[in-house]
Amino acid sequence: MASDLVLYSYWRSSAAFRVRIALNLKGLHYETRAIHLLREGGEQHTPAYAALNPQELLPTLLDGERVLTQSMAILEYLDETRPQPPLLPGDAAGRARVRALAQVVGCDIHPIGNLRVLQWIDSQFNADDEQKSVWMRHWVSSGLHALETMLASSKDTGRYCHGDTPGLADACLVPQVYNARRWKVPLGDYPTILRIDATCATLDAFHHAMPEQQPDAQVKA
Ligand SMILES: N[C@@H](CCC(=O)N[C@@H](CS)C(=O)NCC(=O)O)C(=O)O
Repeated sequence: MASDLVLYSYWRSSAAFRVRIALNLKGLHYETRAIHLLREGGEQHTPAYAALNPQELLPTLLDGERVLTQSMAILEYLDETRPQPPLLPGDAAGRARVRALAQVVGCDIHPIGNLRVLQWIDSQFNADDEQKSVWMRHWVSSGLHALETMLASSKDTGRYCHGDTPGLADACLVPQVYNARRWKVPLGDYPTILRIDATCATLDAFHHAMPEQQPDAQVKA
């Protein structure tokens, strides 16, 4: 079915995964257009896609004629244009807390483990898979350690990152935990994160956003 909302996505893109969760939480129908990040040097680098997203990164969301990039900006745009159910709390302090949790993932963990960073380390320093894993495990563990402390020490943490309803911080946390598992980051020291991740996994919005549920998933790849 044609939709006004079109998401350029790759099954394993954790930034696209965040947007899929938000769209699902809000019950919005959207069309997925798959961009393969590895095939033929990466379809994100084709002129057609670069014209939409000059950073040549996923995701991009079309809302009718409007072109939106940067997953965190997209999450906030969706929340402002389709306010129910909200992804952010009603109070300024709550919003600041949720954005801080989300930005630990979106600004400090994810960017240094991105595909283009790993490809560059490889091309410049001949890093092998084990060395790239050491890099990933270091930065993901250090970020998750901080997140665990922030979540475990706050009375504002509930069944989810903030209170008892899922929101923007959960939409960032769950893809990061998926990514950590992919890189075999030990997670035993993060019981609060694991509890929230497991709670989110029981919700259809998160389940249907999982990489393996996507139309372009290559489960054996
Ligand atoms: N800050 C950006 C990050 C986007 C990003 O890094 N996307 C990754 C996939 S998770 C990507 O497209 N990587 C392609 C590449 O590195 O060439 C956002 O949140 O949208």
